Formats: sequence, C-alpha cells, structure tokens
Amino acid sequence: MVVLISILTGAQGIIASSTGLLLKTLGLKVSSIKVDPYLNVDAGTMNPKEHGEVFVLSDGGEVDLDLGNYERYLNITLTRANNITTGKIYDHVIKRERKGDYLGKTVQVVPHITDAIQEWIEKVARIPVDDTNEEPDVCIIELGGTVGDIESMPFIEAMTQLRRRAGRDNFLQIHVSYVPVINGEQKTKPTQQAIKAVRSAGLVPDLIACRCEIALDRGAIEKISHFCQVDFEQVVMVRDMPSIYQVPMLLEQQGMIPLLKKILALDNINISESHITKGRKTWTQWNALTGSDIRFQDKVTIALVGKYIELHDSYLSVLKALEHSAMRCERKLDLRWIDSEHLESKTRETDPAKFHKAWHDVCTAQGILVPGGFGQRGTEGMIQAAKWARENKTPYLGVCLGMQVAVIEHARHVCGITDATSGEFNGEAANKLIIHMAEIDKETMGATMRLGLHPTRFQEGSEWSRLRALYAGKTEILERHRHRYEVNPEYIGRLEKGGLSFIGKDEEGVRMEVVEIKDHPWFVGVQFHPEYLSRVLDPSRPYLGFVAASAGILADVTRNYQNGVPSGAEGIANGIDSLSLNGDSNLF
Ligand SMILES: *[C@@H]1O[C@H](CO)[C@@H](O)[C@H](O)[C@H]1NC(C)=O
Ligand SMILES: *[C@@H]1O[C@H](CO)[C@@H](O)[C@H](O)[C@H]1NC(C)=O
Ligand SMILES: CC(=O)N[C@H]1CO[C@H](CO)[C@@H](O)[C@@H]1O
Repeated sequence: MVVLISILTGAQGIIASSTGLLLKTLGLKVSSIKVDPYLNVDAGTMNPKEHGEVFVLSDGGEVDLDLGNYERYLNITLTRANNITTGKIYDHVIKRERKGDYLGKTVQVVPHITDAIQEWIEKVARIPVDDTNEEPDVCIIELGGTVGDIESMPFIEAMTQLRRRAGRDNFLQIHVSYVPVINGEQKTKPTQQAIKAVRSAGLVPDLIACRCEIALDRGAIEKISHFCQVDFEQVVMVRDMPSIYQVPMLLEQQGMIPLLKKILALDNINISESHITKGRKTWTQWNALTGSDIRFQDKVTIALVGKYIELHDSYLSVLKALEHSAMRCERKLDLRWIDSEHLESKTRETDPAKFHKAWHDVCTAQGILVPGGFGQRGTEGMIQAAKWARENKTPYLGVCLGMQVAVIEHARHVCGITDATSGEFNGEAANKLIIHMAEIDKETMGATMRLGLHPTRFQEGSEWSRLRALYAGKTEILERHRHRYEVNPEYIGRLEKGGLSFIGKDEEGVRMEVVEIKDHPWFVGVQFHPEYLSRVLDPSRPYLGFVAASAGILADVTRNYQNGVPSGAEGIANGIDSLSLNGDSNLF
C-alpha cells in the first residue's frame, strides 16, 4: 500500500514539496500528484500570462507548473498521468458512459466522478518515479483551488472516501492556511473558518500548516489548536524564510519528522539500508547547499530579456534553474527582468526613459539570458541583446527562441545576411534562418510541437566546448524540448564560417540543438529547455555554466564537474569550500 498524503493548498506547493523532501531523507520513495479543479484537459492550451509557465515532462506531457516543484525538490521524474484535472476525470467518465460501461444507469458526480478520482489516484500513486524503478512508498497529493469552490467539491469528497479506504496509518491530511497580520495582530479567524469548512465536508486535518510572514506567537498557535480541535503539536508554523529552500529545515526543526512517523506509522515500512544512507546524504547535501544562503556576500547580476515578464511565473523553471545555479556558485542571484520590447528603437521614440533604463540594465549585467517564447513581438529587442552580449563578451544563454535569435543575430551582423529572420516572424521572407519543423521532416507534419525528452549528440571536433566540459565527458545528453521552429540546415555552413559552431545535433544530425562561440567566455544557445531538468541538488549544466561564467568562476566550477556531480557539501569555487562545510544549518 502506498501511503497517501493529501495537501490542501492555495499557494505554490512549497510546503508539500518540502514535506516530500523530509520523507525522502528518511529513505522513502516519494511520488506526487497534482490535482487541479479546472476544466481544461490540457495545460498546453492555457495562456502563460494567466497561469504561469507550462511545465514539460520527459514523456512530453504539458502539465501544471507545480509538478516542477516536486521534480526539483525530490529529484524524481513524473509522468503526464501525475496531473489530474476535473476536465480529465469528466472526460474519462463520459467516455466510459458512451461505451456503455455503466449499463445505462444514471451517471452522477457522486459516486461516479468521485470513484474515478480515487481509482486514478490509487493507480498513479504506484507509478515508479526514480531510478529504483520501484513502487513509491509515499505519494503526496496536492489539491489546488480553495475549499468551498464548487469545482473542488468532488475532489474533497473523493479524498474523504479515500481516507476511509486507505485506513488510519495510510493517510495524512495537511491543511495549509495563511495567517495574516493585521494592525500588528496575527489573525487566526480565516484559518478557523477554513478548517470548519473542510471538517463539515468530512475531511479532518491531521496537520495544520500556517503560512505567515513572521513567527506565530504561542497564543496564536494555542488558539488555532483549541478552535480547530487539534493538538498543539499538530499546528506547524511556516514563516517566510530568506530562501524557500530553507522551508524543509524549518519544518524539521518543529518536529515534523517524528510527527509524520507517528501519524503514518512509518516505522512499519521496510526501508533498505542503501536508501537510508542515500536519504541521509540528501539531507546533508541539502543543508550544506541551502543553509548558507544568507551568507553569500557576492552577487551575480543576470538580465532576463523576455516577453512575458509581467508575470514572473511565466518563467518559473528558468528562475529556479538560475537559483539552483547561483546557490551552487555561492552567489546571491540579482535578477533583472527586462521587457525585450523596451530595447527596441521604437521604444526610444515612444518612451525614451524605458528604453534607456532597459539598456542600462542590459549593459551593466554580468550575464544575459534570453528564454523561450512564441511569436514575433519583442524579438528585435532580443536580437539586439544577443548582439550586445556577443560583441562585449558578456556571458549569454539563449534558450529555444533565445538560441534562434542568436542565430539570426549572427547571420545579420557577422555573415552579412542583413535580412535574416525566422519563418515564425515572416513566412514570406527570403532568408529564413529559422523554419517550421515540418519543412525538414515531413513525418512530423501532423505534430504541432516537438515535446519531451530527446537526445543531443555532441559533434566531433567540439571538444573545446565549455558547455560540453560541464557534462563531464558525455557524448550524448538528454534534455526536454518544446518547440515547433528550428534552425534551417541550409545556412549552417555560412554560420559556422562566421564563428557560430553547431556543436550539438539530434541523433540524425538533422536538427540543430546547441550552438556555441569559441572566441567568447560563454556564448551558448540551446534549442531544448534545460530548465525543466534542473534540480536543487543538481543544477542544469547550461544554466550552471552561464551563471558561473557571469560570476567569473567558470574554470573552477568546470574542474569540480569533471568527474560528475559534486555533492552539495563538496563546495564549489576554491577557497570558499570550507565556509559551507563548517556552517551550521540551524541558523533559523
Ligand atoms: C537524481 O536522480 C538520478 C536518477 O534519476 C540520479 O542518477 C542522481 O544521482 C540523483 N541526484 C541526486 C543529487 O541525488
Ligand atoms: C525488508 O526487505 C528486505 C530486502 O528487501 C528483506 O530481506 C526483509 O526480509 C524485509 N523485512 C521485513 C520485515 O519485511
Ligand atoms: C492539464 C494537464 O496538464 N493535462 C495533461 C495531464 O495528463 C494528460 C494525460 O494523462 C494529458 O493529456 C494532459 O495534457
């Protein structure tokens, strides 16, 4: 039996993934499911400006961005089955009804939808998620939305039934609630009301996690415990931390591990010695890496030049990959969000202040990043940013669209193809350096997008590559993709003559995956999205190299990575190793 932990939360799943991490450090195999009470069947069609980024899994599933948190914290690989939406469940039940599976009976939300939810969860919780290929011991089910929403009701009902079915030691309910401070007073009323609502729906919380800006005082915890009818120890306080990566430590310090062990009778689970050792090692690494955050004196300033910058969640995985890398490099990440349109000459006319501010931010940054995106808007600004980075030897990382604009920039300003552009921006253009995938490979004609994990081979003669050095001697790497346009192979010869080397291609040598400039501290473009595979304890290499180069410590980091991933406690740059080793993790 997989132990189920259901977490009701309105906010991002930091508490849920932190809880998962604590269980993982005990040697348990932990999986997770995200349940979203909206009717969309597919996250891929949702607007990034409204919902934040679409997260892409190895199997090509386009899922809710919260699944990314679990992959990053728990170092696991989830599948598209791990995201459940109301739309998907209804779709499933309606299809069964059409097939006659219900023998003409009336099909209702209770029990048919609620049963389908439970079956789905029980099935998905058993899918192996790590390299042991074994069934997980624990599955965390994160329920989005708010209690009281009409949309969430079938899920709450399903959880209530699931709890009964799983039995006492096999189900834990955590309720995450926000405790605001109003006029200097911590208000517990909203929490009390929310708990009342879930209780009346039949879902009794075992733990109440209170999110708050400052530490809850004893009185507030007592009040919650009293009015919500739980023990004092069942109220966990999750105050804002200097870094979200310190939330696991905060939970551990409040005795969360013994509490989880007691409620879920975890001592009855047979954990192998090797998993226990691995779990302990993960905890040591985690603390060494994240505990020292506030002591980082040096900053690394990165300009993110994108088009959806109003909502930072649109680039959540990019931001996380930068954070992981900055922690590894023992630098404070100073990220500047720059709207690429502000870099364009038309903005100079309409809003000179914005134009000059944006250029000031780009020119004074230590590194320039152009992430993925779709459509033409703002791309001229990105091309200008890539040009600046190339000419001024500022470290550059171009991801997906960011690689494509670097290719166009090179064609225009180095190879003299002054009208170079992308088929995505202008289908009629004479010099389309970037073309629709289908123009190369007729077989993908039907598919609108190349998604998920695909191999990239480093090409012969690319041994000098700075990126390749970080992959520690590998000749083939696997990264996740999400694109429909790619570099036009007809121009490769001219571009390479101009100094832009295509050092990584797909297994057929048809698709261009990685470009790099040799005569530059770090100028790398990748067609894939390396951010999707970045892990807290194992940062994505293209991001790590980029941040390290921006911070001026690429050589040190590369030396450290020559034999694979150094563990968090093994330190990074020479000279600062001892700092993080001797630091105590109980700073907070
Ligand atoms: C993460 O998981 C992979 C296998 O999926 C494993 O090879 C790697 O060592 C793990 N990384 C860490 C830091 O535990
Ligand atoms: C625990 O697992 C090990 C190896 O998987 C096995 O040898 C042992 O008998 C198990 N112990 C219990 C109590 O199930
Ligand atoms: C909303 C969402 O991300 N849906 C995906 C979840 O998984 C199914 C398959 O089980 C995909 O088809 C959806 O794209």
